Amino acid sequence: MLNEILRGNRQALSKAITLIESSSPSDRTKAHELLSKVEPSKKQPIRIGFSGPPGAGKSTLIESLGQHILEKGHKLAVLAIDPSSQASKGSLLGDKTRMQKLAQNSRVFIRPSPTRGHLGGVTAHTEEVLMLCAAAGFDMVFLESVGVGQSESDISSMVDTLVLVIPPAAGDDLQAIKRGLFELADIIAINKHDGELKLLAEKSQKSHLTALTIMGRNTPVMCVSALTNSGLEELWRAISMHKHSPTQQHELMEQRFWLLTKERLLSDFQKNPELKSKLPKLLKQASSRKISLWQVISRFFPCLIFATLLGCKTETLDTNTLISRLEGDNPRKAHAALIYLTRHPDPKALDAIIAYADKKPASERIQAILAVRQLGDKRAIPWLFVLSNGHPDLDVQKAAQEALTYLKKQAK
Ligand SMILES: Nc1nc2c(ncn2[C@@H]2O[C@H](COP(=O)(O)OP(=O)(O)O)[C@@H](O)[C@H]2O)c(=O)[nH]1
Ligand SMILES: [Mg+2]
Repeated sequence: MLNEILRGNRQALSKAITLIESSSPSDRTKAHELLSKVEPSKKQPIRIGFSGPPGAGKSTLIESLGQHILEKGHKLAVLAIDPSSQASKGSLLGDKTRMQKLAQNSRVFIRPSPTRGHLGGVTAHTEEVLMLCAAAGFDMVFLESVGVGQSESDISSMVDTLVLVIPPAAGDDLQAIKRGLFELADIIAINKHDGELKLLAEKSQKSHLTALTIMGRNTPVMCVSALTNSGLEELWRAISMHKHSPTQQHELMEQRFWLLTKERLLSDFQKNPELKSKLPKLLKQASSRKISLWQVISRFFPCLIFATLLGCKTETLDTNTLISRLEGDNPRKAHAALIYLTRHPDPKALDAIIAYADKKPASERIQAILAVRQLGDKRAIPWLFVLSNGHPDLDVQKAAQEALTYLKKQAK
């Protein structure tokens, strides 16, 4: 699949994105495998975000501006980000028809957003989708985001330049300022600068500029029309001129890093079989205040680290895997398995632990004794008895003796 994507096969890219956006655990695994093979592209695509209220003309502007820049020889990917499932229902089909000309161009890839809401935010997957677009050779990515709630601040960390698209509005109706959007926008485009709205757009531009000056900002505010294409070249120039300082660039990378981390950790975590099986009971205990949510988290967090140490995936971190590591020939993995079994005892592992402890140095043998003690299984008594009497190392004898006393007490 990756080879096809690298070759610029848009269908393969589409399929890969569907995989990435899927929430099924097996798809997540496949998606992670795919993503881990993607090399960082030599040339990162330029990412431009278009945010603003529904109906402002974002899709139409993308269609017009997209064609404008294709003439300059770019390869363009258009992604729609839609964090809320309700808001998108009406607009999706509309967007496809609004981008008809772009959609027909062989140098363009258009991907409407998934409609379902998603734990952790669609935005996290968008960062992954962008990796693939870069690999597929797109040097320009337009992201359309519906301007609701959290989405602007999320999108602002994902893009290099954020264009706020707003319709002309009367002077006292500076919605965007009220909502704090100006702080995030790099460029403000007042759209629909045509026909009857032309004057209103210009008035709107003035009042926005005044407001921005008062705020001490020099964000460019321009009038454009996606319908008549007026102002597009100026808008494009402003976009091309907008550059981040190295510090800002660094901050952007850091924010993107955390977005990816959030997604990756969350999905790894959710796949852990022990967590899946024990979480309902623990959450019940948490609601009756027997245990805090913090304690629940602390209990499962180590599974992420151990999966790495054991060289397995969180979803296959189960007793069978642990036994196979004990029986394997990698001493570090075997040791990690033993530690994990000490913390998460499972009687199924008893024989494997005893076999493993044989001929091991004293410290490892003591750890095995501890693991066996945690199991609380009477079947371990003969083994412990032999160790407690005959083992040459006194510490081993002592540990075995203690475990023996403990198990005998348990058995009563
Ligand atoms: N007059 C005028 N109408 C526009 C312009 N751009 C978009 N529209 C119209 O505004 C409506 C919403 O456009 P759309 O691109 O779907 O907005 P979005 O929700 O922000 O993506 C549509 O009916 C468009 O035809 C423009 O530059 N001038
Ligand atoms: Mg739209």
